[in-house]
Amino acid sequence: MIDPNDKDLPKVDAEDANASEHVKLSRRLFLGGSAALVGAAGAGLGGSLVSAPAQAASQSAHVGPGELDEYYGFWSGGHSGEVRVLGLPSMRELMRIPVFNLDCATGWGLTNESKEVLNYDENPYLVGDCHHPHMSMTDGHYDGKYVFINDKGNTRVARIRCDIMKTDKIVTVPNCQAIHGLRVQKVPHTKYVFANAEFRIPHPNNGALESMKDIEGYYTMFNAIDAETMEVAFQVIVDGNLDNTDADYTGKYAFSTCYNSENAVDLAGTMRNERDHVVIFNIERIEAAVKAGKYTTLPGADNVPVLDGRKGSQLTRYVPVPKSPHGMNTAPDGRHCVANGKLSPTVTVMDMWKFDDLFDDKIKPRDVVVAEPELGLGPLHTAFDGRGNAYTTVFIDSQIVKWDVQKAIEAYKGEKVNYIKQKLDVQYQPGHNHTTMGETRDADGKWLISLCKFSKDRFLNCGPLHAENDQLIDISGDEMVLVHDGPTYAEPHDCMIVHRSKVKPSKLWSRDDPFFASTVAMAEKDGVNLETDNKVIRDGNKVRVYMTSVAPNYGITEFNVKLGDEVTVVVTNLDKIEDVTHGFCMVNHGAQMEISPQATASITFTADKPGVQWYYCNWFCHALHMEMRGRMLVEA
Ligand code: RUQ
Ligand code: CUA
Repeated sequence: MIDPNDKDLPKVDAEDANASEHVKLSRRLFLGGSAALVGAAGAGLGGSLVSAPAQAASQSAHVGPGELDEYYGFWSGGHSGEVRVLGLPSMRELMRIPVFNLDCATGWGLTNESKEVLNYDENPYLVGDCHHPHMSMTDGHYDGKYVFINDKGNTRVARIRCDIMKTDKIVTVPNCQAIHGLRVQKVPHTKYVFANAEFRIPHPNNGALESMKDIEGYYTMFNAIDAETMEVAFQVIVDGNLDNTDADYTGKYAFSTCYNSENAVDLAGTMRNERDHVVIFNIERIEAAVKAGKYTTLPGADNVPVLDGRKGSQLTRYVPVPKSPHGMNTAPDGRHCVANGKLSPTVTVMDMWKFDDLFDDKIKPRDVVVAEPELGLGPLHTAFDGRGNAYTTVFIDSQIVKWDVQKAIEAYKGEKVNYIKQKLDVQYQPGHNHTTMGETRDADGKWLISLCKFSKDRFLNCGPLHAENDQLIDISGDEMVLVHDGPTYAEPHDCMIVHRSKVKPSKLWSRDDPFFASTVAMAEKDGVNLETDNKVIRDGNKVRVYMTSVAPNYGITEFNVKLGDEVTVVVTNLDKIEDVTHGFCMVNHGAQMEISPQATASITFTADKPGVQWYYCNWFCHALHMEMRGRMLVEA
């Protein structure tokens, strides 16, 4: 435990905005990393606006039985590698969408269709570390088409189709290690998904001793992925390590927070400079350079244009901002964006309308900064309500700070105004926060989620590993009011919240869905009509079993194979009734999957056990669900 009276603990005067003192303090706290220390020091900076005891909420978060939520929330599943769909404001978990992980309920990572999406033969890792889910947009509005998510752990970006709520494409970004920040181009539509590679590495990273020792020679890259083809459209080399990213409302610019301007490889080294950067990328210029062939390629990915965006390049500008900035958030006003200081108690507000002048060298990089309000210790991410207010998480103080963007701009000009409207305690240590529709032009200022990294004592104890705590805050009135605690599993990092009118998922599969097109093509080759035939095809030691399912029956209840055969079971669910999903589980073979109404799914395994092997339906479908089964007879 840390004693708040410890004379070694730096004292900070709340009236004195001496940045360097704060920087020292926040650095110390980060390196100390103790929640107790954090609580003790946070008190010193609380200011006069710390939240009063709970106010009455001005809207109800209650969603009664049988009622539907107003919003879909798409939650990163963190290092579980999945994405979850929550209903808001109830915070009920509606669905889990496996992405980079193995999911035995649906057979994700087991079925042939999912393995094709996972590109399993080349990248057989059924693990992932999801951070940033973001929905595609048209003209700055969510268009309900895709949700994109990064895998920091294995340098991948995945796409989820919102009509079927399944992952349909995954790309492994070449020449890079660890995709972290991810956002979409907002205008005119999501042509690109912007993805920051975080860690600097040698190029080529081929094990040559010289290149590994030459730390100064390492670099990382900003990536643009074509949202339709999910191929990397271009990569831009940068100085420093890229953290988070966002885009503007003209389609012309993307920008990333960037720490380690020192280009160091150890913690002490990355802390040396008082300022790091926001790197602004001029997408127009980059596209023109690609078109004009002014790029190189790197070995192993000769179809991906690589451009040099390091300091001095005409493709980028580096705006110095205080110490290791983290979150990067564009405001719905279409004009301002905010870089969150992390190791500085400030956030930096930039005027995106000045970026043209910056790239034309009419102004200096710092001239785009229009405010740098001091908010508290450890600002990480900022959300907006569409009424001119911003909400910033301050990790060390464990608070959400509500502040007025316009007043912060006036204060930066020297006017004596108070830009802080309220500080609300959250439990505990918030990272991301997110408002309803807040990253689009349609920010509606109704709800705010604070994604807290710790839950400590907020829930029944389930052992040393604790849930995180996603807190629902009513922001529709003048005061923020905390209304709900929502435990979540495996640091969810980030979420996005979209009005239900923007998402229109299907209730049944369409028989011509591309998701199982390869399986349909295989059946055609075998002369099998999936909707009518129940057939066993033998092809050497490969056996393909095509069967239909109609509750409570499989079209085939007995088939013969030889010991050692490679068996592919293809099930087509002919049920047309909403919610009548069947399963297929081959006992003792590690094979199970889900087949929703009108879908085809297939799974391949080796018949490596002689004798009678039962299979059964493992998704409840009918009063006779238990009886929905059959036998595979394996001849020794
Ligand atoms: S990061 S706690 Cu991976 Cu989004 Cu900020
Ligand atoms: Cu079919 Cu249970």
